[in-house]
Amino acid sequence: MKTRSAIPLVATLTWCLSVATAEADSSNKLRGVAPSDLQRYIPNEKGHWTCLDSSKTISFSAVNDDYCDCLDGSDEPGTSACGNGLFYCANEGHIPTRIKTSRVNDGVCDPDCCDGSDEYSGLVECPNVCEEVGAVAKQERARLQLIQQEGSKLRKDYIDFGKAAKAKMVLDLAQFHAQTEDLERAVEEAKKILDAATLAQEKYHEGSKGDREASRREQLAPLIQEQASRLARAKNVRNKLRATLQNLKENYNKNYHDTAVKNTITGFDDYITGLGEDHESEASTDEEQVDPTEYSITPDERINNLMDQTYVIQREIGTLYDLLDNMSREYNTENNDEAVQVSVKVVEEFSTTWVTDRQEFGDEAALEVPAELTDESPEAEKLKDDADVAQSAFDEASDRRTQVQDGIRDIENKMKADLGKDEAFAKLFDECFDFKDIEYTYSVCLFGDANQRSHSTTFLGKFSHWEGANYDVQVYSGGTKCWNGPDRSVKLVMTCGTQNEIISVAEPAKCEYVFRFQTPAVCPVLPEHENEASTPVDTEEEAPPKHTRHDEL
Ligand code: MAN
Repeated sequence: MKTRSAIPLVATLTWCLSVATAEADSSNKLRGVAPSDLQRYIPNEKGHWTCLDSSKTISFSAVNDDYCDCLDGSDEPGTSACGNGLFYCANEGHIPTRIKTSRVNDGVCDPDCCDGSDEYSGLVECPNVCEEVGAVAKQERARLQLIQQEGSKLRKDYIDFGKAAKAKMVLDLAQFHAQTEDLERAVEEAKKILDAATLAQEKYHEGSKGDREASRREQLAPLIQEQASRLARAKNVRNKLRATLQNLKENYNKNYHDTAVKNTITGFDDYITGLGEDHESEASTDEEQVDPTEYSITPDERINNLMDQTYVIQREIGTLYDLLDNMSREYNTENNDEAVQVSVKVVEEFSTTWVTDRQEFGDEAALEVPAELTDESPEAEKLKDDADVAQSAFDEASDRRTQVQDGIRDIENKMKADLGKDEAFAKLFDECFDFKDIEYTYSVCLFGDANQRSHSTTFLGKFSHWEGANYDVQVYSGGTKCWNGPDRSVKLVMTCGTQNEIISVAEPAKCEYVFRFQTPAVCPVLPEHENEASTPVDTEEEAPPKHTRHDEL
Protein backbone atom coordinates (compact mmCIF):
# COMPACT_ATOMS: atom_id res chain seq x y z
CA MET A 1 0.00 0.00 0.00
CA LYS A 2 1.44 3.36 -1.05
CA THR A 3 0.72 6.20 1.48
CA ARG A 4 1.69 9.78 2.01
CA SER A 5 2.04 11.56 5.32
CA ALA A 6 0.83 15.07 4.42
CA ILE A 7 -1.54 16.69 1.99
CA PRO A 8 0.56 18.60 -0.55
CA LEU A 9 -0.17 22.27 -0.75
CA VAL A 10 -0.80 22.08 -4.47
CA ALA A 11 -4.01 20.38 -3.59
CA THR A 12 -5.29 23.64 -2.20
CA LEU A 13 -5.45 25.18 -5.66
CA THR A 14 -8.85 26.30 -6.78
CA TRP A 15 -11.60 23.77 -6.54
CA CYS A 16 -13.05 25.05 -9.81
CA LEU A 17 -10.02 23.83 -11.60
CA SER A 18 -10.36 20.48 -9.89
CA VAL A 19 -13.96 20.07 -10.92
CA ALA A 20 -13.11 20.92 -14.50
CA THR A 21 -10.23 18.50 -14.43
CA ALA A 22 -12.40 15.83 -12.84
CA GLU A 23 -14.86 16.09 -15.66
CA ALA A 24 -12.33 16.23 -18.44
CA ASP A 25 -10.13 13.62 -16.87
CA SER A 26 -12.90 11.41 -15.57
CA SER A 27 -11.46 8.36 -17.24
CA ASN A 28 -8.37 8.72 -15.04
CA LYS A 29 -9.35 10.70 -12.00
CA LEU A 30 -12.60 8.91 -11.49
CA ARG A 31 -11.44 5.59 -12.81
CA GLY A 32 -13.02 2.75 -10.90
CA VAL A 33 -15.85 4.92 -9.50
CA ALA A 34 -19.35 3.57 -10.06
CA PRO A 35 -21.71 6.08 -11.79
CA SER A 36 -23.93 5.97 -8.73
CA ASP A 37 -20.95 7.14 -6.60
CA LEU A 38 -19.78 9.96 -8.90
CA GLN A 39 -21.50 12.67 -6.85
CA ARG A 40 -19.39 11.51 -3.86
CA TYR A 41 -16.20 12.33 -5.74
CA ILE A 42 -16.64 16.13 -6.03
CA PRO A 43 -14.04 18.36 -4.32
CA ASN A 44 -15.16 21.29 -2.16
CA GLU A 45 -14.56 24.89 -3.07
CA LYS A 46 -11.03 24.61 -1.73
CA GLY A 47 -10.29 21.65 -3.92
CA HIS A 48 -10.43 19.31 -0.95
CA TRP A 49 -12.11 15.99 -0.78
CA THR A 50 -13.07 13.84 2.24
CA CYS A 51 -12.56 10.07 2.27
CA LEU A 52 -15.86 8.18 2.05
CA ASP A 53 -15.35 6.84 5.58
CA SER A 54 -14.68 10.47 6.71
CA SER A 55 -11.31 9.34 8.07
CA LYS A 56 -9.37 12.14 6.35
CA THR A 57 -9.68 15.17 4.10
CA ILE A 58 -7.16 15.34 1.28
CA SER A 59 -6.58 17.32 -1.86
CA PHE A 60 -8.84 16.07 -4.61
CA SER A 61 -5.79 15.71 -6.78
CA ALA A 62 -4.67 12.92 -4.49
CA VAL A 63 -7.60 10.81 -5.63
CA ASN A 64 -6.33 8.01 -7.80
CA ASP A 65 -2.74 9.32 -7.61
CA ASP A 66 -1.51 5.81 -6.79
CA TYR A 67 -0.92 6.71 -3.12
CA CYS A 68 -3.20 5.43 -0.44
CA ASP A 69 -4.58 8.13 1.86
CA CYS A 70 -7.92 6.86 3.16
CA LEU A 71 -8.31 3.96 5.58
CA ASP A 72 -11.15 2.57 3.51
CA GLY A 73 -9.15 2.92 0.30
CA SER A 74 -11.84 5.18 -1.17
CA ASP A 75 -9.26 7.66 -2.52
CA GLU A 76 -7.82 5.01 -4.83
CA PRO A 77 -10.81 3.40 -6.57
CA GLY A 78 -8.89 3.10 -9.81
CA THR A 79 -5.44 1.93 -8.62
CA SER A 80 -4.17 -0.88 -6.46
CA ALA A 81 -2.43 1.56 -4.07
CA CYS A 82 -4.84 0.81 -1.22
CA GLY A 83 -5.98 -2.62 -2.30
CA ASN A 84 -8.98 -2.59 -0.02
CA GLY A 85 -11.11 -0.28 -2.15
CA LEU A 86 -13.53 -1.32 -4.85
CA PHE A 87 -12.95 -0.91 -8.58
CA TYR A 88 -16.04 -0.55 -10.74
CA CYS A 89 -16.11 -2.39 -14.07
CA ALA A 90 -18.81 -1.04 -16.35
CA ASN A 91 -18.90 -4.31 -18.34
CA GLU A 92 -21.08 -2.82 -21.02
CA GLY A 93 -23.11 -5.50 -22.76
CA HIS A 94 -23.03 -7.55 -19.56
CA ILE A 95 -23.55 -6.89 -15.86
CA PRO A 96 -21.48 -4.13 -14.16
CA THR A 97 -19.56 -5.29 -11.15
CA ARG A 98 -17.07 -4.20 -8.47
CA ILE A 99 -13.81 -6.00 -7.78
CA LYS A 100 -11.22 -5.47 -5.03
CA THR A 101 -8.72 -2.78 -6.08
CA SER A 102 -5.90 -5.17 -5.20
CA ARG A 103 -6.82 -6.94 -8.45
CA VAL A 104 -6.32 -3.78 -10.55
CA ASN A 105 -3.29 -3.98 -12.85
CA ASP A 106 -2.17 -7.24 -11.29
CA GLY A 107 -1.40 -8.66 -14.70
CA VAL A 108 -4.42 -10.96 -14.66
CA CYS A 109 -7.50 -10.43 -16.79
CA ASP A 110 -10.17 -10.60 -14.13
CA PRO A 111 -13.08 -12.71 -15.39
CA ASP A 112 -15.48 -10.49 -13.40
CA CYS A 113 -14.24 -7.47 -15.39
CA CYS A 114 -15.11 -8.74 -18.83
CA ASP A 115 -14.45 -5.31 -20.36
CA GLY A 116 -10.77 -5.60 -19.38
CA SER A 117 -10.88 -2.17 -17.67
CA ASP A 118 -9.08 -3.53 -14.57
CA GLU A 119 -5.88 -3.96 -16.59
CA TYR A 120 -5.03 -0.56 -18.12
CA SER A 121 -1.32 -0.37 -17.24
CA GLY A 122 -0.27 -2.18 -20.40
CA LEU A 123 1.23 -5.04 -18.39
CA VAL A 124 -1.29 -7.32 -20.01
CA GLU A 125 -3.75 -6.90 -22.86
CA CYS A 126 -7.29 -7.72 -21.74
CA PRO A 127 -9.77 -7.69 -24.58
CA ASN A 128 -13.34 -6.66 -23.94
CA VAL A 129 -15.28 -9.95 -23.99
CA CYS A 130 -18.44 -8.58 -22.41
CA GLU A 131 -20.53 -9.17 -25.47
CA GLU A 132 -19.70 -12.87 -25.64
CA VAL A 133 -19.88 -13.33 -21.86
CA GLY A 134 -23.13 -11.36 -21.83
CA ALA A 135 -24.60 -13.54 -24.55
CA VAL A 136 -23.70 -16.74 -22.67
CA ALA A 137 -25.06 -15.28 -19.44
CA LYS A 138 -28.21 -14.26 -21.21
CA GLN A 139 -28.62 -17.77 -22.55
CA GLU A 140 -28.08 -19.17 -19.07
CA ARG A 141 -30.61 -16.72 -17.65
CA ALA A 142 -33.10 -17.76 -20.30
CA ARG A 143 -32.44 -21.41 -19.52
CA LEU A 144 -32.94 -20.86 -15.81
CA GLN A 145 -36.04 -18.84 -16.52
CA LEU A 146 -37.39 -21.70 -18.58
CA ILE A 147 -36.67 -24.12 -15.75
CA GLN A 148 -38.42 -21.78 -13.35
CA GLN A 149 -41.38 -21.49 -15.70
CA GLU A 150 -41.63 -25.21 -16.36
CA GLY A 151 -40.82 -26.07 -12.73
CA SER A 152 -43.44 -23.66 -11.53
CA LYS A 153 -46.11 -25.34 -13.66
CA LEU A 154 -45.00 -28.78 -12.50
CA ARG A 155 -44.95 -27.70 -8.87
CA LYS A 156 -48.50 -26.45 -9.33
CA ASP A 157 -49.40 -29.91 -10.68
CA TYR A 158 -47.66 -31.52 -7.71
CA ILE A 159 -49.66 -29.37 -5.32
CA ASP A 160 -52.90 -30.22 -7.09
CA PHE A 161 -51.92 -33.87 -7.08
CA GLY A 162 -51.16 -33.69 -3.37
CA LYS A 163 -54.48 -32.09 -2.59
CA ALA A 164 -56.40 -34.56 -4.75
CA ALA A 165 -54.44 -37.48 -3.31
CA LYS A 166 -55.16 -36.31 0.21
CA ALA A 167 -58.87 -35.92 -0.55
CA LYS A 168 -58.86 -39.39 -2.14
CA MET A 169 -57.09 -40.88 0.85
CA VAL A 170 -59.68 -39.41 3.21
CA LEU A 171 -62.43 -40.87 1.02
CA ASP A 172 -60.73 -44.27 0.66
CA LEU A 173 -60.08 -44.43 4.37
CA ALA A 174 -63.73 -43.73 5.13
CA GLN A 175 -64.77 -46.38 2.61
CA PHE A 176 -62.34 -48.91 4.02
CA HIS A 177 -63.55 -48.26 7.53
CA ALA A 178 -67.15 -48.61 6.37
CA GLN A 179 -66.32 -51.99 4.81
CA THR A 180 -64.47 -53.30 7.85
CA GLU A 181 -67.53 -54.38 9.80
CA ASP A 182 -69.09 -56.20 6.83
CA LEU A 183 -65.81 -57.91 6.06
CA GLU A 184 -65.37 -59.05 9.64
CA ARG A 185 -68.87 -60.49 9.53
CA ALA A 186 -68.18 -62.18 6.18
CA VAL A 187 -65.00 -63.78 7.56
CA GLU A 188 -66.90 -64.97 10.63
CA GLU A 189 -69.68 -66.45 8.50
CA ALA A 190 -67.23 -68.14 6.18
CA LYS A 191 -65.38 -69.56 9.17
CA LYS A 192 -68.61 -71.00 10.57
CA ILE A 193 -69.41 -72.68 7.24
CA LEU A 194 -65.87 -73.99 6.97
CA ASP A 195 -65.93 -75.37 10.50
CA ALA A 196 -69.26 -77.09 9.83
CA ALA A 197 -67.98 -78.60 6.57
CA THR A 198 -64.79 -79.79 8.26
CA LEU A 199 -66.76 -81.29 11.11
CA ALA A 200 -69.12 -83.12 8.73
CA GLN A 201 -66.11 -84.53 6.92
CA GLU A 202 -64.50 -85.60 10.18
CA LYS A 203 -67.71 -87.22 11.37
CA TYR A 204 -68.08 -89.11 8.13
CA HIS A 205 -64.50 -90.27 8.35
CA GLU A 206 -65.01 -91.34 11.94
CA GLY A 207 -68.08 -93.33 10.86
CA SER A 208 -66.24 -95.06 8.03
CA LYS A 209 -63.12 -95.62 10.09
CA GLY A 210 -63.76 -99.36 10.49
CA ASP A 211 -64.20 -99.88 6.76
CA ARG A 212 -61.14 -97.87 5.96
CA GLU A 213 -59.03 -99.72 8.47
CA ALA A 214 -60.18 -103.06 7.11
CA SER A 215 -59.22 -102.12 3.55
CA ARG A 216 -55.94 -100.70 4.80
CA ARG A 217 -55.21 -103.91 6.62
CA GLU A 218 -55.93 -105.83 3.46
CA GLN A 219 -53.73 -103.45 1.49
CA LEU A 220 -50.78 -103.76 3.86
CA ALA A 221 -51.07 -107.47 4.71
CA PRO A 222 -48.55 -108.69 2.07
CA LEU A 223 -46.09 -105.99 3.03
CA ILE A 224 -46.39 -106.87 6.69
CA GLN A 225 -45.84 -110.48 5.81
CA GLU A 226 -42.73 -109.62 3.77
CA GLN A 227 -41.29 -107.37 6.44
CA ALA A 228 -41.97 -110.00 9.11
CA SER A 229 -39.97 -112.60 7.21
CA ARG A 230 -37.13 -110.18 6.71
CA LEU A 231 -37.11 -109.51 10.41
CA ALA A 232 -37.08 -113.23 11.18
CA ARG A 233 -34.19 -113.79 8.77
CA ALA A 234 -32.30 -110.93 10.32
CA LYS A 235 -32.83 -112.32 13.78
CA ASN A 236 -31.51 -115.67 12.64
CA VAL A 237 -28.33 -114.13 11.34
CA ARG A 238 -27.92 -111.99 14.40
CA ASN A 239 -28.44 -114.99 16.68
CA LYS A 240 -25.95 -117.11 14.80
CA LEU A 241 -23.31 -114.42 15.23
CA ARG A 242 -24.22 -113.94 18.85
CA ALA A 243 -23.97 -117.71 19.53
CA THR A 244 -20.60 -117.85 17.78
CA LEU A 245 -19.24 -115.09 19.96
CA GLN A 246 -20.77 -116.61 23.10
CA ASN A 247 -19.07 -119.92 22.28
CA LEU A 248 -15.76 -118.09 21.68
CA LYS A 249 -16.07 -116.29 24.97
CA GLU A 250 -16.72 -119.49 26.89
CA ASN A 251 -14.19 -121.76 25.20
CA TYR A 252 -11.18 -119.80 24.00
CA ASN A 253 -7.82 -120.71 25.43
CA LYS A 254 -6.91 -118.03 27.93
CA ASN A 255 -3.28 -119.18 28.09
CA TYR A 256 -2.51 -117.76 24.66
CA HIS A 257 -3.08 -114.15 25.61
CA ASP A 258 -4.05 -113.32 22.03
CA THR A 259 -4.92 -109.59 21.98
CA ALA A 260 -7.10 -109.90 18.87
CA VAL A 261 -9.22 -112.54 20.60
CA LYS A 262 -9.36 -110.57 23.84
CA ASN A 263 -10.44 -107.42 22.05
CA THR A 264 -13.26 -109.25 20.32
CA ILE A 265 -14.48 -110.75 23.58
CA THR A 266 -14.35 -107.35 25.32
CA GLY A 267 -16.33 -105.92 22.36
CA PHE A 268 -18.89 -108.69 22.72
CA ASP A 269 -19.23 -108.01 26.46
CA ASP A 270 -19.81 -104.35 25.71
CA TYR A 271 -22.43 -105.30 23.16
CA ILE A 272 -24.28 -107.49 25.67
CA THR A 273 -24.10 -104.76 28.33
CA GLY A 274 -25.43 -102.28 25.79
CA LEU A 275 -28.47 -104.44 25.13
CA GLY A 276 -29.63 -104.12 28.72
CA GLU A 277 -31.32 -106.71 30.90
CA ASP A 278 -34.42 -107.63 28.99
CA HIS A 279 -33.07 -108.12 25.53
CA GLU A 280 -34.68 -110.72 23.37
CA SER A 281 -33.84 -114.31 23.96
CA GLU A 282 -32.11 -116.12 21.17
CA ALA A 283 -35.06 -118.44 20.81
CA SER A 284 -37.43 -115.82 19.46
CA THR A 285 -36.63 -116.33 15.85
CA ASP A 286 -40.06 -117.33 14.70
CA GLU A 287 -41.32 -115.53 11.69
CA GLU A 288 -44.03 -113.08 12.72
CA GLN A 289 -47.43 -114.25 11.59
CA VAL A 290 -49.91 -111.70 10.32
CA ASP A 291 -53.08 -112.13 12.23
CA PRO A 292 -55.93 -110.50 10.33
CA THR A 293 -58.01 -110.29 13.49
CA GLU A 294 -55.30 -108.35 15.29
CA TYR A 295 -56.89 -104.95 16.02
CA SER A 296 -54.79 -103.69 18.90
CA ILE A 297 -52.61 -101.60 16.59
CA THR A 298 -53.23 -100.19 13.16
CA PRO A 299 -51.67 -101.91 10.15
CA ASP A 300 -49.50 -98.81 9.60
CA GLU A 301 -48.19 -99.03 13.16
CA ARG A 302 -47.58 -102.71 12.59
CA ILE A 303 -45.44 -102.34 9.52
CA ASN A 304 -43.56 -99.41 11.01
CA ASN A 305 -42.77 -101.48 14.10
CA LEU A 306 -41.46 -104.31 11.96
CA MET A 307 -39.30 -101.95 9.97
CA ASP A 308 -37.90 -100.34 13.11
CA GLN A 309 -37.08 -103.71 14.63
CA THR A 310 -35.38 -104.88 11.44
CA TYR A 311 -33.29 -101.76 11.42
CA VAL A 312 -32.13 -102.30 15.02
CA ILE A 313 -31.17 -105.89 14.28
CA GLN A 314 -29.30 -104.89 11.16
CA ARG A 315 -27.13 -102.67 13.27
CA GLU A 316 -26.53 -105.49 15.75
CA ILE A 317 -25.45 -107.75 12.88
CA GLY A 318 -23.03 -105.08 11.76
CA THR A 319 -21.47 -104.79 15.21
CA LEU A 320 -21.17 -108.54 15.78
CA TYR A 321 -19.81 -109.25 12.35
CA ASP A 322 -17.17 -106.54 12.67
CA LEU A 323 -15.98 -108.03 15.99
CA LEU A 324 -15.48 -111.46 14.42
CA ASP A 325 -14.06 -110.07 11.20
CA ASN A 326 -11.44 -107.98 13.05
CA MET A 327 -10.38 -111.01 15.04
CA SER A 328 -10.13 -113.26 12.00
CA ARG A 329 -7.72 -110.78 10.39
CA GLU A 330 -5.44 -110.37 13.39
CA TYR A 331 -5.50 -113.52 15.55
CA ASN A 332 -2.40 -115.60 16.04
CA THR A 333 -2.80 -118.59 13.70
CA GLU A 334 -0.01 -120.50 15.42
CA ASN A 335 -2.03 -120.99 18.59
CA ASN A 336 -4.41 -123.53 17.14
CA ASP A 337 -7.14 -122.44 19.50
CA GLU A 338 -10.15 -124.46 18.50
CA ALA A 339 -12.80 -122.00 19.69
CA VAL A 340 -11.09 -119.28 17.68
CA GLN A 341 -10.91 -121.46 14.61
CA VAL A 342 -14.65 -122.22 14.82
CA SER A 343 -15.39 -118.49 14.95
CA VAL A 344 -13.13 -117.75 12.01
CA LYS A 345 -14.90 -120.39 9.99
CA VAL A 346 -18.23 -118.78 10.69
CA VAL A 347 -16.84 -115.46 9.50
CA GLU A 348 -15.55 -117.07 6.32
CA GLU A 349 -18.94 -118.66 5.68
CA PHE A 350 -20.58 -115.35 6.29
CA SER A 351 -18.21 -113.51 4.02
CA THR A 352 -19.43 -115.48 1.07
CA THR A 353 -23.06 -114.63 1.78
CA TRP A 354 -22.52 -111.32 3.54
CA VAL A 355 -22.97 -109.08 0.54
CA THR A 356 -26.35 -110.54 -0.36
CA ASP A 357 -27.43 -110.66 3.25
CA ARG A 358 -26.46 -107.08 3.77
CA GLN A 359 -28.36 -106.07 0.65
CA GLU A 360 -31.37 -107.88 1.89
CA PHE A 361 -31.36 -106.37 5.35
CA GLY A 362 -30.22 -102.97 4.18
CA ASP A 363 -31.37 -101.59 0.89
CA GLU A 364 -34.37 -103.85 0.50
CA ALA A 365 -35.50 -103.39 4.06
CA ALA A 366 -37.12 -100.10 3.23
CA LEU A 367 -40.34 -101.38 1.77
CA GLU A 368 -42.47 -98.68 0.28
CA VAL A 369 -45.67 -98.23 2.17
CA PRO A 370 -48.38 -96.94 -0.16
CA ALA A 371 -50.49 -93.96 0.84
CA GLU A 372 -53.88 -94.77 2.25
CA LEU A 373 -56.51 -95.16 -0.45
CA THR A 374 -58.84 -92.20 -0.63
CA ASP A 375 -62.49 -92.70 -0.03
CA GLU A 376 -64.12 -92.13 -3.38
CA SER A 377 -67.71 -92.75 -2.38
CA PRO A 378 -70.13 -90.07 -3.63
CA GLU A 379 -70.84 -89.00 -0.08
CA ALA A 380 -67.17 -88.58 0.76
CA GLU A 381 -66.62 -86.72 -2.51
CA LYS A 382 -69.47 -84.34 -1.73
CA LEU A 383 -68.20 -83.67 1.76
CA LYS A 384 -64.76 -82.99 0.36
CA ASP A 385 -66.16 -80.63 -2.28
CA ASP A 386 -68.17 -78.81 0.37
CA ALA A 387 -65.09 -78.42 2.55
CA ASP A 388 -63.02 -77.18 -0.42
CA VAL A 389 -65.65 -74.62 -1.38
CA ALA A 390 -65.95 -73.48 2.24
CA GLN A 391 -62.15 -73.19 2.48
CA SER A 392 -61.95 -71.06 -0.69
CA ALA A 393 -64.77 -68.80 0.51
CA PHE A 394 -63.03 -68.38 3.85
CA ASP A 395 -59.65 -67.66 2.18
CA GLU A 396 -61.27 -65.13 -0.11
CA ALA A 397 -63.03 -63.34 2.74
CA SER A 398 -59.83 -63.32 4.80
CA ASP A 399 -57.80 -61.98 1.85
CA ARG A 400 -60.29 -59.20 1.27
CA ARG A 401 -60.16 -58.28 4.95
CA THR A 402 -56.35 -58.30 4.87
CA GLN A 403 -56.37 -56.09 1.77
CA VAL A 404 -58.59 -53.56 3.47
CA GLN A 405 -56.55 -53.68 6.67
CA ASP A 406 -53.36 -53.15 4.64
CA GLY A 407 -55.05 -50.32 2.76
CA ILE A 408 -56.00 -48.62 6.02
CA ARG A 409 -52.48 -49.01 7.40
CA ASP A 410 -51.00 -47.70 4.15
CA ILE A 411 -53.20 -44.63 4.06
CA GLU A 412 -52.69 -43.90 7.73
CA ASN A 413 -48.93 -44.09 7.19
CA LYS A 414 -49.07 -41.72 4.25
CA MET A 415 -51.35 -39.34 6.09
CA LYS A 416 -48.91 -39.23 8.98
CA ALA A 417 -46.07 -38.10 6.70
CA ASP A 418 -45.23 -34.40 6.48
CA LEU A 419 -45.47 -33.94 2.73
CA GLY A 420 -44.34 -30.32 2.79
CA LYS A 421 -46.11 -27.09 2.13
CA ASP A 422 -49.29 -27.68 0.14
CA GLU A 423 -48.62 -31.44 0.12
CA ALA A 424 -46.18 -30.80 -2.72
CA PHE A 425 -44.24 -34.01 -1.97
CA ALA A 426 -47.25 -36.35 -2.14
CA LYS A 427 -46.24 -37.30 -5.64
CA LEU A 428 -42.76 -38.29 -4.52
CA PHE A 429 -43.77 -40.31 -1.46
CA ASP A 430 -41.86 -43.59 -1.59
CA GLU A 431 -40.46 -42.83 -5.05
CA CYS A 432 -36.90 -44.12 -5.39
CA PHE A 433 -33.94 -42.61 -7.22
CA ASP A 434 -30.47 -43.90 -8.01
CA PHE A 435 -27.18 -42.16 -8.62
CA LYS A 436 -24.12 -44.02 -9.88
CA ASP A 437 -20.65 -42.73 -9.15
CA ILE A 438 -17.39 -44.53 -9.84
CA GLU A 439 -17.46 -46.72 -6.77
CA TYR A 440 -21.06 -46.91 -5.56
CA THR A 441 -24.66 -46.64 -6.58
CA TYR A 442 -26.52 -44.46 -4.13
CA SER A 443 -30.25 -44.62 -3.76
CA VAL A 444 -32.98 -42.94 -1.83
CA CYS A 445 -36.69 -43.67 -1.55
CA LEU A 446 -38.23 -40.40 -0.46
CA PHE A 447 -39.65 -40.65 3.06
CA GLY A 448 -38.14 -44.17 3.15
CA ASP A 449 -34.57 -45.45 3.16
CA ALA A 450 -31.25 -44.39 1.68
CA ASN A 451 -28.62 -46.94 0.66
CA GLN A 452 -25.14 -47.26 -0.80
CA ARG A 453 -24.54 -50.28 -3.03
CA SER A 454 -21.42 -51.88 -4.46
CA HIS A 455 -20.95 -55.65 -4.07
CA SER A 456 -23.09 -55.33 -0.95
CA THR A 457 -25.60 -52.80 0.33
CA THR A 458 -24.87 -50.38 3.15
CA PHE A 459 -27.84 -48.76 4.86
CA LEU A 460 -27.35 -45.01 4.99
CA GLY A 461 -30.41 -44.11 7.01
CA LYS A 462 -34.16 -43.80 7.25
CA PHE A 463 -36.14 -40.63 6.68
CA SER A 464 -36.08 -38.74 9.95
CA HIS A 465 -37.17 -35.12 9.45
CA TRP A 466 -37.16 -32.00 7.36
CA GLU A 467 -34.35 -29.57 8.18
CA GLY A 468 -35.24 -25.89 8.40
CA ALA A 469 -38.57 -24.40 7.52
CA ASN A 470 -38.28 -24.34 3.72
CA TYR A 471 -39.11 -27.97 2.99
CA ASP A 472 -36.05 -28.35 0.81
CA VAL A 473 -33.67 -30.40 2.98
CA GLN A 474 -34.51 -33.87 4.22
CA VAL A 475 -32.47 -35.77 6.78
CA TYR A 476 -32.11 -39.55 6.70
CA SER A 477 -30.47 -40.90 9.83
CA GLY A 478 -29.68 -44.04 11.82
CA GLY A 479 -27.72 -45.77 9.05
CA THR A 480 -25.12 -48.49 9.57
CA LYS A 481 -22.47 -47.39 12.02
CA CYS A 482 -19.28 -46.15 10.45
CA TRP A 483 -16.08 -47.79 11.61
CA ASN A 484 -14.52 -45.26 13.98
CA GLY A 485 -17.21 -42.78 13.09
CA PRO A 486 -20.87 -41.86 13.45
CA ASP A 487 -23.97 -43.73 12.31
CA ARG A 488 -24.30 -43.09 8.59
CA SER A 489 -26.70 -40.31 7.58
CA VAL A 490 -27.80 -38.43 4.47
CA LYS A 491 -28.83 -34.87 3.81
CA LEU A 492 -31.01 -34.63 0.72
CA VAL A 493 -30.61 -31.07 -0.47
CA MET A 494 -33.18 -30.07 -3.07
CA THR A 495 -33.16 -27.43 -5.77
CA CYS A 496 -35.69 -26.53 -8.43
CA GLY A 497 -35.54 -28.64 -11.57
CA THR A 498 -37.94 -29.91 -14.17
CA GLN A 499 -37.12 -33.54 -13.43
CA ASN A 500 -36.71 -35.55 -10.28
CA GLU A 501 -33.12 -36.75 -10.10
CA ILE A 502 -30.12 -36.99 -7.84
CA ILE A 503 -27.52 -34.81 -9.53
CA SER A 504 -24.57 -35.39 -7.22
CA VAL A 505 -23.50 -37.27 -4.13
CA ALA A 506 -20.69 -36.22 -1.82
CA GLU A 507 -19.31 -37.41 1.49
CA PRO A 508 -17.94 -34.16 2.95
CA ALA A 509 -17.37 -35.78 6.34
CA LYS A 510 -16.83 -39.49 6.96
CA CYS A 511 -20.13 -41.37 6.60
CA GLU A 512 -22.11 -38.13 6.31
CA TYR A 513 -23.48 -37.95 2.80
CA VAL A 514 -25.00 -35.07 0.88
CA PHE A 515 -27.30 -35.96 -2.02
CA ARG A 516 -28.15 -33.01 -4.27
CA PHE A 517 -31.59 -33.58 -5.69
CA GLN A 518 -33.46 -31.67 -8.37
CA THR A 519 -37.21 -31.64 -8.25
CA PRO A 520 -40.16 -29.52 -9.34
CA ALA A 521 -41.49 -29.99 -5.80
CA VAL A 522 -39.33 -27.09 -4.58
CA CYS A 523 -39.78 -24.73 -7.55
CA PRO A 524 -41.53 -21.51 -6.59
CA VAL A 525 -44.99 -21.26 -8.15
CA LEU A 526 -44.96 -18.13 -10.29
CA PRO A 527 -47.96 -15.82 -9.91
CA GLU A 528 -49.13 -16.59 -13.46
CA HIS A 529 -49.50 -20.27 -12.58
CA GLU A 530 -51.08 -19.66 -9.22
CA ASN A 531 -54.67 -19.81 -10.43
CA GLU A 532 -54.13 -21.69 -13.64
CA ALA A 533 -56.12 -24.88 -14.12
CA SER A 534 -53.58 -27.63 -13.94
CA THR A 535 -53.29 -30.71 -16.10
CA PRO A 536 -55.70 -33.42 -14.95
CA VAL A 537 -54.45 -35.13 -11.85
CA ASP A 538 -54.16 -38.87 -11.81
CA THR A 539 -53.50 -39.88 -8.26
CA GLU A 540 -53.06 -43.54 -9.12
CA GLU A 541 -50.42 -43.65 -11.79
CA GLU A 542 -47.18 -41.69 -11.63
CA ALA A 543 -43.99 -43.14 -12.97
CA PRO A 544 -41.68 -40.67 -14.61
CA PRO A 545 -38.45 -42.29 -15.85
CA LYS A 546 -35.17 -42.59 -13.94
CA HIS A 547 -36.74 -43.82 -10.75
CA THR A 548 -38.88 -46.50 -9.27
CA ARG A 549 -41.52 -46.80 -6.63
CA HIS A 550 -40.20 -48.38 -3.50
CA ASP A 551 -42.45 -51.41 -3.80
CA GLU A 552 -41.05 -52.14 -7.26
CA LEU A 553 -37.54 -52.54 -5.88
C1 MAN B 1 -17.47 -47.58 3.30
C2 MAN B 1 -18.35 -46.58 2.62
C3 MAN B 1 -17.72 -45.20 2.62
C4 MAN B 1 -17.28 -44.83 4.02
C5 MAN B 1 -16.42 -45.91 4.62
C6 MAN B 1 -16.08 -45.58 6.08
O1 MAN B 1 -16.34 -47.82 2.54
O2 MAN B 1 -19.56 -46.56 3.32
O3 MAN B 1 -18.61 -44.25 2.10
O4 MAN B 1 -16.55 -43.62 4.01
O5 MAN B 1 -17.10 -47.14 4.59
O6 MAN B 1 -15.29 -46.56 6.65
